[in-house]
Amino acid sequence: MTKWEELDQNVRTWIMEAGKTIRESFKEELNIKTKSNRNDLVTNMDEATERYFIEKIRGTYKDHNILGEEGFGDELKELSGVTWIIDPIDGTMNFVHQQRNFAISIGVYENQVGVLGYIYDVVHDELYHAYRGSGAYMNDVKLPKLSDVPVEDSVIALNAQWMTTNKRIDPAVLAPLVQKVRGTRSYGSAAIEMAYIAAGRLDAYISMRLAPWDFAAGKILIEEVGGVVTDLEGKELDPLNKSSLFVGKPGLHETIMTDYLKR
Ligand code: 2AM
Ligand code: CA
Ligand code: CA
Ligand code: CA
Repeated sequence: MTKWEELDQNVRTWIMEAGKTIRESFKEELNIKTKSNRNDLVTNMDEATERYFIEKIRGTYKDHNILGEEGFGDELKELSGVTWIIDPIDGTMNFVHQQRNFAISIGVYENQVGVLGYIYDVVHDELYHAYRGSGAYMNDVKLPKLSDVPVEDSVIALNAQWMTTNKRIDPAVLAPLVQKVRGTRSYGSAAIEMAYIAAGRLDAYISMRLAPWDFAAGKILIEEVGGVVTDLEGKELDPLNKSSLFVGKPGLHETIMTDYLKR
């Protein structure tokens, strides 16, 4: 077994175990706190899940670095060596309000390059995973390469807040796109939205502000099926910093960029 095959087996075991613990937690009382504002939620399960992964990783891979949303990992100034980028529960608001449509998201990077990506939709028991150069899978089904789709036949994901007055984008930029596409969707979990792009269930996804743990795994998955991952200006994402995100099918990504976003 190569070092990556061994790591893959370990992380799958840990993800399945964590998923089971989260599902079992539904019958217990949640402890909910707020972070940057009253809608930015974190629960005891977000924290316990992040701590669980960190304990497993530190117990197995002493020289690996960990970047986790809830702050129990390392403080990293650069990506060197092997780094785990972890969002223990992506879609905490869905976890709290709906008990579905949230995911565990884990990206494993070597230096600046994403090697392994995992997005586990805990309630639907769907594990999306990718190994750089070997394609992407949903459970054990290989995902086909993505192909272009016309804007008018596309289904795109974006949060309705970006269509109201906000400090990140003029809604007038997005309005012509929203009018042209076949439909819009919003799932409330960036990781699930990126997994759906990789699986061809969505054609493009736009978000104005995400963190490395939101997109670390999804980027690897989408690139493995030929999708395009950039920020809203078309630039490469910085795996250590917050940014906007624009992902989509090849062709469609370029069309939306030139005809709508850069006009
Ligand atoms: P989270 O649930 O892990 O916080 C919601 O539209 C998506 O945006 C989720 O993937 C959520 O991740 C992410 N997100 C990023 N920053 C956020 C913030 N400040 N408040 C709420 N959700 C945020
Ligand atoms: Ca959060
Ligand atoms: Ca997140
Ligand atoms: Ca989270």
